[in-house]
Amino acid sequence: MAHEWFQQKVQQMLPKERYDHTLGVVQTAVSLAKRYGVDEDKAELAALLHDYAKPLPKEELIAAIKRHEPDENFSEYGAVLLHAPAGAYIVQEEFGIHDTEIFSAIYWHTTGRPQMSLFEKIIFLADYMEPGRSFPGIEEVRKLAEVDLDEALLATYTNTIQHLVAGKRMVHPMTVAAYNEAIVQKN
Ligand code: DGI
Ligand code: FE
Ligand code: FE
Ligand code: FE
Repeated sequence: MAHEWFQQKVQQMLPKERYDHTLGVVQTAVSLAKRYGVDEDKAELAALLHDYAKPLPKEELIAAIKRHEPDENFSEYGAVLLHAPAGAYIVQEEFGIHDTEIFSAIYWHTTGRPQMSLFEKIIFLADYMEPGRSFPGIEEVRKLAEVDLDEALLATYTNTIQHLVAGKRMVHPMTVAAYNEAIVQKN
């Protein structure tokens, strides 16, 4: 691991299970970065920090977003979404990491969004398919990610939306927009 100082910070912040998940995301993100010609060092750092805000209480996550966006509206769609945008800001504030690709990859890592950069796609997919995860359909996503990231993304959005709808949960509009974009591009 190139970023040992950050690794320690993350390990101090996260419970063991979440830290293990994070190491899985690092491994998967670096491997995808290699395959698709993306800056591996930067992919490692974004993956390492992607869930940094996850253990913080909801109020703190909302406060972090509101320091930068007066009209925080992620919480309307479920508290689990907040750690992603809040984490993007907290990593900026706490560590002074202002890289826009890292920021955006962390910000959108839960919902996804249309027009993601290659870097964002890699972090989003690494979070979904790291070796510790077991969702229905995940093997298909892992196979697709080796040959076509956009196909893997479409499968991920499809699985996630199906899972949310089956549980009568709201779907964030950016996830729907990303799914629609993926369908249009396929046809
Ligand atoms: O933080 P992680 O557990 O590693 O993963 P994550 O940040 O991708 O969060 C996954 C959770 O987020 C999972 O319970 C599904 C949920 N989720 C993903 N997209 C949406 C969503 N929840 C809502 N309410 N709406 C979404 O669009
Ligand atoms: Fe997350
Ligand atoms: Fe995810
Ligand atoms: Fe994660």
